[in-house]
Amino acid sequence: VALIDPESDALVIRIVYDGPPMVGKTTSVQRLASGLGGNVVIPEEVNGRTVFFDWLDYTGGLFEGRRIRCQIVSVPGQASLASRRRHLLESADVVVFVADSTRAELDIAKKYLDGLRSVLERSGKTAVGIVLQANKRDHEEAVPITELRDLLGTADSRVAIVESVATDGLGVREAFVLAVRLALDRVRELMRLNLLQMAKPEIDSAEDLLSELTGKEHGSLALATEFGLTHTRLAEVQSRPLAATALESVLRPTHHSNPPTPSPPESVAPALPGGDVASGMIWPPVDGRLILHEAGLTPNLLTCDKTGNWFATDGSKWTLHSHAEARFDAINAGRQALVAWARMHVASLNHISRRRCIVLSEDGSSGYRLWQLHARESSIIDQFTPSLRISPEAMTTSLSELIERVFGLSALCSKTAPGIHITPATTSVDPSGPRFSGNMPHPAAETIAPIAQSESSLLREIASDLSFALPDMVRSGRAMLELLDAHAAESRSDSIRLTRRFVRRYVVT
Ligand SMILES: Nc1nc2c(ncn2[C@@H]2O[C@H](COP(=O)(O)OP(=O)(O)OP(=O)(O)O)[C@@H](O)[C@H]2O)c(=O)[nH]1
Ligand SMILES: [Mg+2]
Repeated sequence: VALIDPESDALVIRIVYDGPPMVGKTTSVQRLASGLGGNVVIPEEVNGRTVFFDWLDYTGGLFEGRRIRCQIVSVPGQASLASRRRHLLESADVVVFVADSTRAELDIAKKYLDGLRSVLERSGKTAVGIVLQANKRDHEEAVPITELRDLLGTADSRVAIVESVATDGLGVREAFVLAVRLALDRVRELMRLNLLQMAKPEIDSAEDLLSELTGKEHGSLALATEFGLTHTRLAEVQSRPLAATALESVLRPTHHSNPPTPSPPESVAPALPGGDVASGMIWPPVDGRLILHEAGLTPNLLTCDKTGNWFATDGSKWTLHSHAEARFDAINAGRQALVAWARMHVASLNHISRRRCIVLSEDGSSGYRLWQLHARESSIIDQFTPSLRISPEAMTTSLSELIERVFGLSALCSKTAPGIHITPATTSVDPSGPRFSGNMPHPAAETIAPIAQSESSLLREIASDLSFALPDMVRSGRAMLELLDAHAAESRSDSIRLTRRFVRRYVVT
């Protein structure tokens, strides 16, 4: 839907509340309305069940100097109303998927969520973010939040999870604020692609939407009549002007409390990128914010190495890193570096791990810092290790597979993103082939003529990453070499040649 209404010069975005029946969609929208100041319009309800949608119109905050108008719409959850649901989802700029997080309800939540994702995938190429509002956390059967992601099959992090108790209004606003940020990320991406339209919204009120939906159902209110309803006149939609409420806080980044210090920035741990980073400061546009949200960074883990690079890991799942030179006094310089870096990422998109983002954020010392955040992937070393306990044959096969992948990836990356340093530890496997899962080089490094990794330096990297396995390999070294010689006689494959070279140089010395 996102467009600019030339009449009011407002940016119009649509936030759709989706989810299975009876999970708390209407309750959430009503809670939001009482917080934001507005009335929810509910065209038809039967026994407290939504038949068409709930509609809340809210104007507030500014985006690039324009007022933002949010059309907040919730869909009917009942399966018999599936076509209305699909139609509303196709118009979303972001979806808040409300789920009942009790164990018994997770199967149906997963089914609806899968349905939602397939609708969004089909309906356009500009990403539409999903905020999963895990509702009914007050319930004693509520599943622990750590299990929820796995049970719902959202491990690939295209979904941000926010906990809520809609009946008490807890978490509802947080989910909404995150959703608005994701919608604005999408708007910025549409602007970049020149796809943001300047047009009067076809649907400007709950009444317009109702007549469109009923029009799709052959201009009749057949379904409503079936439910024994007559179409009642809608209450006036209240659209509150710019109030000092939620959207304000979306658009005004909170300033970090650290006072500016005169000492060199390296001596003070920089502030971490937070969820309030403005749109346009994260790449990729929508998914980047979802990743940042999932990682849920906490500041106490930050360390500086000897060369001034900052890094943190949250233990097992994520790596956060900032190059020493990635600090900028002025936002424009930082933004240019962000764009250059995003280009480097895009150029090697098929060869780098998928779950990663880059962010430019205030560093707490009146400057800006460029960060990269990526999921820790299991490396090809993890696949190689079990072969050590099997046989010299298994070891040989696994080793030559590992060598083939490292060399293959290095060749691919040298074309698209020179400067990437491939080692077994930074090579992961994905169904589509090996991918680089380490830290991307600083964007400025791109301009320096890259030195391709030579055959002998790659073999040395492999020996160093596999040093833990060398004693085992040495014990089977002779057998491995015989197998490789036999293979070499019948095949001219490069990986056999390289594996032989490796075994001769590092194993049987
Ligand atoms: N315990 C508990 N109950 C909740 C919570 N949120 C909503 N409910 C209850 O769940 C029931 C359904 O809520 P609704 O908001 O009508 O659900 P809905 O998703 O709009 O349902 P449909 O319109 O039929 O799709 C109501 O009885 C709510 O009071 C919550 O956080 N905790
Ligand atoms: Mg409802």
